[in-house]
Amino acid sequence: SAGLAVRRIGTHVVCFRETGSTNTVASQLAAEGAAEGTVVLADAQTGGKGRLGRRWESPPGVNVYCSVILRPPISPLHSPQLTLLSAVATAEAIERTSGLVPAIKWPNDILANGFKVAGMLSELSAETERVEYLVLGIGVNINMERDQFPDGLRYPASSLALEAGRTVERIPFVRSLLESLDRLYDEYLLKGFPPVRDAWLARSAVMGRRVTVDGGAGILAGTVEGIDEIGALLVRTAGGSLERVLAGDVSLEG
Ligand code: BT5
Repeated sequence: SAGLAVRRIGTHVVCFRETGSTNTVASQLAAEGAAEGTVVLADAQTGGKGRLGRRWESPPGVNVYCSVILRPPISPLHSPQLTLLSAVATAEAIERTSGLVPAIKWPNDILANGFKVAGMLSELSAETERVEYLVLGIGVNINMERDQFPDGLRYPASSLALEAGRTVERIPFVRSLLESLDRLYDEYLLKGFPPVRDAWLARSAVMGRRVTVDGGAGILAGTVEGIDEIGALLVRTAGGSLERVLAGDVSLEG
């Protein structure tokens, strides 16, 4: 944590050259009682996880794979708020270190020039009335090369370096990410979700846009009107009804 201007997040940092998944390591540490703000970093992951059992490409030497343990005094219902908080922090760090202007695609994708450059995976302790711990997993494609992306990814993908046209240093990036997370989380504990929601809306790639949402059980089409007080997406359908989406994959239309 040398030289990091943080209160909580990044006061303890555990680094691996290679591990299965930083989220899995962080969940184990959290279950064993690790302090809030403990950060797990890896240079490479052999089993990087996306949502719904998907894989996250995690080659060595080029990207950032980071997981943060939080112990927020909230109910599990409100945990999506922290996924949105992590997206705002990641977007801020991308902007500061690469000069790109990223956009957030609900719930967990960061786009640069329309390409996915980062994804988040939040995992929760077993369901109880209060969250015991929450792990925020953040994967950012920093200097990944074109030929390191496999064919057939769900969403067109790229890296900060490819989009900015120059190498981005990983250590300053991680420093910037942890400082943003720390500041936003501190504000969240003091003031609740509204400041996070405002920051998220200001960077949203979906606000006011026509989207289709694949929620697993079915597909919904409509126009995004915002996010509600727990972080759910609000979509106005052609039929005029306002639908709340708690989980799913969003595609931008047009
Ligand atoms: C995500 O899932 O976007 C969440 C990614 C979270 C990764 C971090 S890394 C640190 C921590 N430890 C972990 O094990 N995970 C977290 P989802 O929206 O489901 O997107 C996954 C899909 O994106 C895959 O099925 C691929 O199609 C595509 N994909 C895989 N690797 C990618 C990459 N590096 N960049 C862009 N797209 C990728």
